[in-house]
Amino acid sequence: MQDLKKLEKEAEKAIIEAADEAVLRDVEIKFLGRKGTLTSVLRGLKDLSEKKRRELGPKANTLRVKLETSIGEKRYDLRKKELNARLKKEWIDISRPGIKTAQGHLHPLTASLREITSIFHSLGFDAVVGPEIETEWYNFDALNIPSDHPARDLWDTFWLRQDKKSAIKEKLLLRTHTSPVQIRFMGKNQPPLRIIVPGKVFRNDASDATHDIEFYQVEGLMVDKEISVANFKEIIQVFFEKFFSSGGGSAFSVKGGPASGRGGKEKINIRLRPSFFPFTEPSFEIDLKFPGSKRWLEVAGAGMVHPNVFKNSGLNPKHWRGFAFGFGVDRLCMMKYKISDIRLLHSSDPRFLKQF
Ligand code: FA5
Repeated sequence: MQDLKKLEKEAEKAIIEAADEAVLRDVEIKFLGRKGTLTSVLRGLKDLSEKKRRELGPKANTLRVKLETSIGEKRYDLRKKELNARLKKEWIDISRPGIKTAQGHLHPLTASLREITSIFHSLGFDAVVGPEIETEWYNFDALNIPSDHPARDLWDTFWLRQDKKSAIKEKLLLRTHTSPVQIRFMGKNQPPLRIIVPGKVFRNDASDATHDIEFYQVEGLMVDKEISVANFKEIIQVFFEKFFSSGGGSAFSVKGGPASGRGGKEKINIRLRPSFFPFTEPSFEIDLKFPGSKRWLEVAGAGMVHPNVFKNSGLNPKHWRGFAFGFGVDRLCMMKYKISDIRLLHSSDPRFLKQF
């Protein structure tokens, strides 16, 4: 009996002093394991006399339950302590600002081209492409600009040097506008049709803040039986409204457009100015002016498709009518992102690019 008391004291002390779960496990094995001290006592009961067994048996069993309970409670305490220590050590202040990861982003010109394409797509226009190296026929003649036409001077051209032995006999050039794709497309597709042509164009021009020698245009062409200038005006009105009211930090609406009068937005003015292009009649230029700006910026040429252009594409001008336009994408992008010099767009200067 005295041994049992001693064993109890010893075990309780060891349980209390166990500093971690591994030590506690050793204590458990020492007293309650298969060869543990208390287990041996319990096993030895059968060798005792009936009287002693009755006296010692319940006590030893009660002690086993007591020790099992103490070990269980101690284990729970140790786990709780360990968890609290971990929580303290691994605590994260989720309200702290995160570390910004360096992430690439679209060039403002790419973003503008994609947005223009998507807006026109929503208006039923499919995007098509054409070659950057063009023939004189598609870039000029088919567009009603024969070689003796003074309007050729409007487009200072990069002509390509050609090998005399080459099978290509036509004069080649870097296209000066996206309009040749009108002819290419109408030559192969029957109206009604609605297309846009995003692409790069080249001009042998002096560059300044609004002119570059390489820039992007988006051509537009809509041909059907009953098309008028009114259709064109509606389409570009919707286009400008959508383009300038989204992203880019701009908060503009278009004067006279569907959202005009909306609170808090500055209004952009659109002006259609009579102009001349050999491939449209009548022709206009589209200028935009921003609130606070004194200057109008020309962003597109446009007009009703000239009968000769239909003829040169194999379509009967008596049956079809259409409008066409050519936006200067770099200029639209400059207005949207408030960029003062077109040359920055092609500068690859990270200080400029990081701002978008
Ligand atoms: C043309 O290129 C005609 N093909 C547009 C057209 C298409 C008219 C269909 C009628 C029907 P223009 O040369 O004006 O037109 O150029 C169109 C637009 O391109 C200009 O309004 C301007 O926004 C832009 N642009 C012209 N030259 C430059 C340049 N050097 N740098 C940047 N943008 C330019």
